[in-house]
Amino acid sequence: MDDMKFLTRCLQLANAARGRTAPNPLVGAVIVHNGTIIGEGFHHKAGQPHAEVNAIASVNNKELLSSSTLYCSLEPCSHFGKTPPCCELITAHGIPRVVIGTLDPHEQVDGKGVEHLRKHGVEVILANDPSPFQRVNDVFWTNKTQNRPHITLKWAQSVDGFMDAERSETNTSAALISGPLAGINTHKLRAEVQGIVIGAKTAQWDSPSLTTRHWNGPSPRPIILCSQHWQPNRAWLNSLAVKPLLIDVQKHGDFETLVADPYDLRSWIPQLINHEIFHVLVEGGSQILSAFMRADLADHIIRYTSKDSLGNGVSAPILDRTGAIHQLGSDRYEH
Ligand code: AOF
Ligand code: ZN
Repeated sequence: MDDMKFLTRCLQLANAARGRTAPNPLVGAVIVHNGTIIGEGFHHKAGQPHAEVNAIASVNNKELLSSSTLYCSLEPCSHFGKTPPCCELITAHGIPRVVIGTLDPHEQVDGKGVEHLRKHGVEVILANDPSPFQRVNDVFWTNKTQNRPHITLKWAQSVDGFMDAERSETNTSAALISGPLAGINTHKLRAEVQGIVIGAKTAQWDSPSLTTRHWNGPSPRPIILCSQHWQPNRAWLNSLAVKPLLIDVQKHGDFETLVADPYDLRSWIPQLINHEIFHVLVEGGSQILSAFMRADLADHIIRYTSKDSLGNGVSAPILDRTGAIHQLGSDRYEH
C-alpha cells in the first residue's frame, strides 16, 4: 500500500520536468525513513544529475540512508552515460531497500541495475503493474523500443466533421475552428516537442509561423513535407523562427533537406532521431494526418471538436478510437 503511495509521488515529481528531458526519460525518486519522506528529487534535463542523485543530495541527515527505502519511478541506471551509475551511489550509501516502478528499456540498463543492487544485498521490489511508469515516459519508450520519434497527431474539426473550408484562389483564408483554450493547449504541446510536421498545402495557403507564443518554451523545428506541385516559398522559409527541415525527393539549395519520398513515412521518420527530434507533433491537413494513421504512426491523437457546423469543406480524418474527453471552453477535447 505505502509502496504504491510513494511510487505515485515519484510520478508526480517526474512530471515536473515534462518536455524538458529529451532524449532522457522523466524520472522521480523519493527517500522514506520510518514512513516519512526525508528526501525527494527528479531528473531536470539531459546531462544533469539523475533523480536518485538529487533525492540523495536533498537528505539532511545522510546517516538515515542506511535504514531507508529509496523509491524510483525508473530502474536506477547501471551504466556510465553523461553521468555515473546511480546503482553505485545507492550501494555506496548503504540504502538497504529499493522500490522501482519499471525496468529501464535502455539496452545498457534493462535489468542490470536491479541485478547490481541485488548482488550488493539490496532488497529490490518491482511494481506489480509497470504500465503507469512506462506511460509517463511514452516518448522515451517509443524512442527506445521502436527506434523512432514519438508521434502526436492533432487537429480541430467542426461538429459536422470538417477541418477547413474548401480553399481556392478566391477563398484563401483558413476557417477558424477551435477556441483560445485549445490554442493554449497546442502551444504548451509545441513547447514539449522538437519537431512540428506540416504539408506543402498548409505552407502554401497559411504560411504559418509555427512558433510557441501562448506558452513559455522553445519553438519546435518545422518539418515540411514537400510535393511536386509546390515550390517552397523562400521568403516564408527564411522567416521561420527555427530553421526548417524539408522532406522531399530532391534537395532545396541552402535549406536542409532529408531526401526521401515525404509520403513514404517509414523511410524518413526514424532518421529524425539523428536530428535530435524525439517527439513530433503533426499539425498537417487531412491527407497528412490520414497518412500517419494508415501507416500506424499515430502514438497519440488529440482532437478538438467545436460546437459549430461548417456545412462543407475538407473532411477530417475518421477516428475510431477516443481516449479521455474533456470540455475546453466551447470545444470538446479528446486525447
Ligand atoms: C536513472 N535515473 O533520473 C534517469 C535515468 O547520459 P545519462 O548519464 O544521463 O544517462 C541517460 C540514460 O540513463 C537514459 O537513457 C536512461 O536509460 C537513464 N535515465 N536513469 O537511473 C534518472 N534519467
Ligand atoms: Zn541514473
